[in-house]
Amino acid sequence: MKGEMKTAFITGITGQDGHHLTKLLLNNGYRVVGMVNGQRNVAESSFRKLFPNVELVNGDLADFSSLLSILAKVKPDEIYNLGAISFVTMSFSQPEITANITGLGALRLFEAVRSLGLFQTKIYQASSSEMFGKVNEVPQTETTAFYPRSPYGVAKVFAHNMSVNYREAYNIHISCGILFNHEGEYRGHEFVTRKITSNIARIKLGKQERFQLGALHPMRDWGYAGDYVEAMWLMLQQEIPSDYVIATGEMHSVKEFVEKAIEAAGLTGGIEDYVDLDKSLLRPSEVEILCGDASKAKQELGWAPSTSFDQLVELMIENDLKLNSK
Ligand code: GDR
Repeated sequence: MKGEMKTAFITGITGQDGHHLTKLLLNNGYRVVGMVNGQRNVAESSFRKLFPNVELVNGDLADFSSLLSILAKVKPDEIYNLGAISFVTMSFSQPEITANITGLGALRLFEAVRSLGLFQTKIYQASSSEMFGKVNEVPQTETTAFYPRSPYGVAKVFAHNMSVNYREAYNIHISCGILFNHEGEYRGHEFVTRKITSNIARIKLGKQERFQLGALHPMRDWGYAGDYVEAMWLMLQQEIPSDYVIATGEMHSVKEFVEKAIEAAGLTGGIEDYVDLDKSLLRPSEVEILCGDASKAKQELGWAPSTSFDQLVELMIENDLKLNSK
């Protein structure tokens, strides 16, 4: 990279996207500073081992004063706000915490940037396809109306609208990536793709026989997280901030994901041989289908996904077979 070393500040750095983005930024010669919330973050020690060159600082999206003092010291060129309560199911049982971290957390961050006068800093806000919820049209674009179906989705809409407002009111360079589901080897086990690949891998290895899922019919536009963090970075290299749908444009059901995982693991049975349906895993209100149109990102950022659905399932199965063989 030309010129001086850039500094990036990442919230939610120990999550899936934080892992991929940290790799990308370190490869691009950035100084990377990540925020962790001290005693409660179980992922911190493994992250430190993987990325010893990343500076981890203590702070919390729920604590404005911590954001202020971190940003005053770090003065980042780029901020990636990936921190959130990100599990939709959990947002139903803890709606206030979700609103506070996923929604108000973004506002606190923007307000800290504004009050410190860091107007050169570019900000990435992690918006979500969950904002489309009960979809108004298929596929969804940047102009599709929002209809969130969970406290998580509602909080993300708040943060998204706040991003647009801070951009327009204060001329702060905030771009929102409306990312559709993105998965991979760092995905948490509570999400359906990882739940499927880790359980199928264990079945293949003879460590268990069956597992439970809530439903097989919901459809998602699943991409690879490693591809999606490139889009985040590209957004902050633009002169003009904007909002971008990041998706593959292909939709598959949970059932198809399981079938593909069974095949990739080299198992011979059908779904019914391995999966039980458990109603207690259903959500009070469900998002049935999501499918994104990423034409704008392709046109303006030159971004396109490079990992197919089949490749995604295969890489996740391979990773879980390896991890479970140890
Ligand atoms: P999602 O991801 O809610 O789309 O949000 P998740 O993988 O949790 O669910 C996808 C779909 O699968 C259905 N499903 C199950 N889900 C889980 N977790 N466990 C099950 O047993 C199960 N059975 C069926 C779900 O009901 C749903 O329809 C993800 C998160 O990463 C968000 O943070 C992010 O914003 C969006 O993707 C884009």
